[in-house]
Amino acid sequence: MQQRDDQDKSITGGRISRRNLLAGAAAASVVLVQTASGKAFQAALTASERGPEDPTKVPGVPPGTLGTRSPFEKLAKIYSDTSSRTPLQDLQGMITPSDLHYERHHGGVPAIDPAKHELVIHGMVDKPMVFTLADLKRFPSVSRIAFLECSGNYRGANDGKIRPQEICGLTSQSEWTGVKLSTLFREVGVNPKASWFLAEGGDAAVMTRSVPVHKGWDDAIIAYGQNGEAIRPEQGYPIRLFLPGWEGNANVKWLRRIELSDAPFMTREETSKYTEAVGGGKIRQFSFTMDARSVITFPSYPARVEKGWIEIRGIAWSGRGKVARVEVSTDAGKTWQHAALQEPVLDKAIAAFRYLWNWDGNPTEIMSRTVDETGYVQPFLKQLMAARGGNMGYHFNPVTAWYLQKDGQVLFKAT
Ligand SMILES: Nc1nc2c(c(=O)[nH]1)N[C@H]1C(S)=C(S)[C@@H](COP(=O)(O)O)O[C@H]1N2
Ligand SMILES: [Mo]
Repeated sequence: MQQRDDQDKSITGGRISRRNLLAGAAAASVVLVQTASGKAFQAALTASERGPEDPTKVPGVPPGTLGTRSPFEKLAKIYSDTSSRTPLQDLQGMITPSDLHYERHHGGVPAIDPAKHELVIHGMVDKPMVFTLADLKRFPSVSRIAFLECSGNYRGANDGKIRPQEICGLTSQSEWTGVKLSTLFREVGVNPKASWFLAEGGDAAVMTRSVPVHKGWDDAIIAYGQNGEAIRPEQGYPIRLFLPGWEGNANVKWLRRIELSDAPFMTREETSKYTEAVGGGKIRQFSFTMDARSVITFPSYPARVEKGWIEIRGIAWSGRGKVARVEVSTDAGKTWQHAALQEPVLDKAIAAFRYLWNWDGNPTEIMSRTVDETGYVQPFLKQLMAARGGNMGYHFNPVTAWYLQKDGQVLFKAT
């Protein structure tokens, strides 16, 4: 089975273990961390991380300049040279902690001095302009919670030993703050005949994408904030283009130039890449919208569960609008029930879902599918493969199932 993950190479479990192992820990307690290969390794804690036997008998640690994550929480992305993946199975709620946001870089993360960074807007405009970060922050600002997803976000595994992080960990969600692109369009006086704009990044890849101008008038944001602080370098510091619901690649990071035009620019990333076979020998280009998707994050591999009550938990999202409902099947897709959605359910945002289920202990498959407000139903893998003429590739959003063995071991299963 051909699988594409934005051309990234194999991600090995060994690297994450090296990164997380704390050196020099004597007589340490251990925390099990699951690697990509499914093997658990033991990450040692130092004595001070482990804390005293009785925390009521000694004063605790005083406040400091930054908070910390509990050393018992071994949250980690898995990564290759070009991307890293969010540990979806270890998260709660709808916001991805910023340091766990997935990453995808075509030329690494550039070091940019925000005081020197400028955004140029030119081309089919009345008045070409250069904006500093300070200029951008003077305009009215907006914040919105929305997901970001790489269009190369699918993996499967024939042996079933794969976690949500590997299946679709190239999706994350933040609260993004910035200035609406429409505000800047009015400032420079975009020519009514302009139909596309080029977005260019200031990284070593000088990533460029053409975006229809209507997205700029609609809901595009020049974002400088992420989850309450400045955007992280990995996410495009000091500014990125944020296009709610549209494929990650077009959300150009380290944004330095926007050029208005009456035609797409046909850059490398929209011609040789980021196009997909749609069957019948046809290739689809400029497929911006991310289709509806969901994944059950609990129970999921490598969990082992007991029979009885299980709260099935997961996340659902759609680039077309709001998630209308999530359906869960606990009998391999024969019957479907509605899951409860955590409010608020936002436009083009990840929604958490829950479904309480009493497992009788017999082997079965559980799965979820999203139906969004446009009526779009998340497809099965077989349907997608048939529609795409047997090709996997970009915009691959199949229903994924978890197989519960008799012994409670949970394994990934393709649909
Ligand atoms: N300048 C620039 N922008 C970029 C990229 C890049 O390599 N350079 N990668 C793109 C891709 S393929 C994706 S999926 C998203 C990833 O954004 P993130 O790293 O903040 O998750 O950024 C997009 N914008
Ligand atoms: Mo991507």
